[in-house]
Amino acid sequence: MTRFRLPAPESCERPRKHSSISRGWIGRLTFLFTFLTLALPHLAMAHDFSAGDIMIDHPWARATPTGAKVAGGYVTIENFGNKPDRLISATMEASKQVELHEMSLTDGVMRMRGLPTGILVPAGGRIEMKPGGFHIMFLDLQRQLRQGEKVAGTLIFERAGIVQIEFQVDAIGALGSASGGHQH
Ligand SMILES: [Cu+2]
Repeated sequence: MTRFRLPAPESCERPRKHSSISRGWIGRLTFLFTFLTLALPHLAMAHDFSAGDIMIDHPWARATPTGAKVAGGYVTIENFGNKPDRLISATMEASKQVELHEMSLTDGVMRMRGLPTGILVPAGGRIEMKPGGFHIMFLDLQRQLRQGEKVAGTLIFERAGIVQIEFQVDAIGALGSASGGHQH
């Protein structure tokens, strides 16, 4: 039986007002709001992170059973700038080794490959990681990831540099079927 459960990214999204900041007081309020979000990333209301032109939405990871050594992490990255950037690596507090991976369906077979040169985020573009596609692979987990907790980590970009984030740990089966093929 395949149970399908949405990862509920909506729960931590808020309307984005990133573009024009010069329309009178609305613009000023928007600017203030953006500033507060940058200055106070731990406000409970917001679970997104930004650095320069890069906005990172809802980083999350799958909970793991006891003793598991690997887990997947997912984020959505938006580049509001006019130059491409590249996610080159990531870290996570509970994992000694982290790699960027991609899963894709080739000839009916799910394959996973490492992305040693990282993931390009085009100017004005958006990369959405999800089970069955781009993901952050936590290898050599030092402890169990429990649903509901937040785990500190970083994303490292060629241009935007090191961005501190938190992965919100979601259910083991979040987004269902893709986890089954996740083997190394
Ligand atoms: Cu992987």
